[in-house]
Amino acid sequence: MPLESNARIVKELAKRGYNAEREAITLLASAPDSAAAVESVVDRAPDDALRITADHVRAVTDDRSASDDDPTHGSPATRNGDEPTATTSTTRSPVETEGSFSDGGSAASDSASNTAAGNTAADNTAASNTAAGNTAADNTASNATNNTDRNADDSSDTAPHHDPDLRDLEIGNDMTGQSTGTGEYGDFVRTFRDRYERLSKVLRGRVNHRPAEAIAEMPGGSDAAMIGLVNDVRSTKSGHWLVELEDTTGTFPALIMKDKGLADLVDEILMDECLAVEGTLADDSGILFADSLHFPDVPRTHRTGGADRHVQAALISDVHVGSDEFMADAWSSFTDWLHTPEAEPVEYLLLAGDMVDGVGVYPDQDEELEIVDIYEQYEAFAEYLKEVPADTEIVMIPGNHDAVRLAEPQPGFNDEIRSIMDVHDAQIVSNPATVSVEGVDVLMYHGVSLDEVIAELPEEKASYDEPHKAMYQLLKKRHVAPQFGGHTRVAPEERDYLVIEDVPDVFHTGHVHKLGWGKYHNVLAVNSGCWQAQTDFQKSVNIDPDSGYAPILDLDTLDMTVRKFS
Ligand code: D5M
Ligand code: FE
Ligand code: ZN
Repeated sequence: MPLESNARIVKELAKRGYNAEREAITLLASAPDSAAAVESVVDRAPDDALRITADHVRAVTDDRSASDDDPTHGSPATRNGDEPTATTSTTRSPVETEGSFSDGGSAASDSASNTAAGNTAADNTAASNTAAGNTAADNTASNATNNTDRNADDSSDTAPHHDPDLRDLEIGNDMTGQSTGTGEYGDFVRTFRDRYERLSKVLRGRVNHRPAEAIAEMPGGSDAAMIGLVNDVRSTKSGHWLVELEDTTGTFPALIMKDKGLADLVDEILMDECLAVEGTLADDSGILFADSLHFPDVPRTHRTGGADRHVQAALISDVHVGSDEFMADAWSSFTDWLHTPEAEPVEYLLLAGDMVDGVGVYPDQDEELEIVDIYEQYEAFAEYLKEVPADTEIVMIPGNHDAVRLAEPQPGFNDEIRSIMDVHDAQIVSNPATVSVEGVDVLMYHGVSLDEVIAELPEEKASYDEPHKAMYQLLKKRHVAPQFGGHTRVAPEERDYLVIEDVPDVFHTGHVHKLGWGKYHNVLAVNSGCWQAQTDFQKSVNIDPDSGYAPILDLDTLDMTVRKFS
C-alpha cells in the first residue's frame, strides 16, 4: 500500500472535517482511483458523521460494485497516472529518516547514549536499563527495514481490524471538576496536611517516629526519629546542614554532620517535601543529630503490570500548534506512519500537555506565533488530531501553555475547548492524572517542576540532557512538584493531588522539550521531547529541543522504541 497515498487520503479527509479509521484509509488507498473514491465516500457519508469508517467505504463499494467506473474496486493496473508508486512512497516513509537516531551527532543519539551511560551509574537496574536503551535504537533500525518490506508486500492487503472490546483504559486521580480551593489560608493547611498524612504513611514502616512536640519532651541522648515536611535547609558555618522538619504538632531541627556520609542525600532535599530523619537527641533535647535520612521513594521490589497482548502506546507531548516553529511536516510524518501496518499495534496516544503554544506565555511570544487567537489554536490542533487514526484511544492532560489555570493540579479543558476537539472523543483529564492502559499504570504529568528540580540539584542528578533523571527525583519524593512557592505554581486543594500515592509502572512527562528515558526501581520514566523547533526565546535561554520524536511503548513488555519523524 503506497504510504503517500495513505497520507494524502488522511489529509484530504481531514480538510473536509473528517477523521478516519485506519481500515477506511486502507480500503480507500487500494481503490483504483483513490481521489474519486474519497469524493464518493464523502458525498455519501451521513451528514452528522464525524469520522469515516470502513463501513462507509464499503457502502459505496457495495452500491457501485457492478459499475465500471467504481472508484473503490479494481486492479492496481488502473491506477491514476498521478498516483505515487510504491517506490516513491517507501522513499518518503517517515521511519527511514530515523536512521539519524543512531548516526551520531543528532540530539537524539546524544540522548540515547546519555541515557545508557547515565543509568549505568544510577542504580542496580543499570544493566537492564542500558540494554533497554540499546534495544530501542536497534529495534528502530530493524523496524525501518521491516517496514520497507511490508509496505511492498501489503499493497493489496487491508490492515487488520482493531477490536475495541480488547481495549482497556481507566482513568484514576482526575481532579477535573473537583477543585475546592478558594486560595485561602485554610486551603493551604489542608493540602499540606493531606500531603503529610499520605507520604508519612509511606515512611512509617521504616522509622519509629514521634511527633515534633513529643520529641522535645524526650530525655537528652535518646534515639529518636521524626517524619515531617522540610521547612528549612541551611548550611552552617562549619559545613554541616541544619534541616528543620514540620509535622502537625510543630517543627524540630535536625543537624546533619558533614562526616556522616549523608551529603549526597542532602543535595537532593527540596523544600516542602516529606522526609524522615533518624538520630540521637542532643543533651538538652533541642536538636536531633541525624544518622540517617529517608525519602518516601519507590520500593526496589515494585512489580509492574503489563498487557496480555501485543499492543503499544505512543507517548508524546508539547505539540505547540500555533507557534511559528510547530513542525507540521514532522507531525504529518508521524500521523502518516500511524496509518501504516507497522503502526497497527499503536492503539493508544498519550499526550502530556502543551497541545498549543497559547498566548502571553512568555515575553514577546506574539512575535513567534502563527496563530494569535487561543481558540483558533485549538481549532488548528483539532485539525492535526484528525490525522490520527479515528480508532486510536487518546488521553490528554494540559500543560503550562494550555488554556487552563497555570497552578497545579490543572483541571482538564473546559467544555468550550473540549467541544473544539470532540472529533476524536479523547479522554481529557487533569495534570497530573493516572491512566491504566491495558494493566499498565501510567502517571502523566506535564513536567513544570522538572525545571525546578534541574535548577536545584547538581548536574549529575538532574539536567536537561537527562530529563529522566530529574523524573527519578520526583519518584523518589513520591510527589510531582514538591516545592511550594517557587517556580511551579501550586493551587491549594482539599487533597494534594500531586502526591504519587500509588507507584506507577510508567511515568510520562514533557515540558522540557528533551527526549530521555530510563528505569528507576523498575518504573520506566519517559520524557517525550516536542513537536516544536527551537524558538528565538528558547535560543536566548539556551534550550536545544529534541523535536519530532515519538517514543513508542510496548504495553506487554514495557520496552520502548523511539521513532524520529523530523
Ligand atoms: O517549556 C519549554 C522549556 O523552556 C522548559 O524547559 C522551560 C523552559 N522555559 C520556559 N520559559 C522559560 C523562561 N522564562 N526562562 C527559562 N526557561 C524557560 P514550555 O513550557 O514549552 O515553554
Ligand atoms: Fe512545551
Ligand atoms: Zn511546558
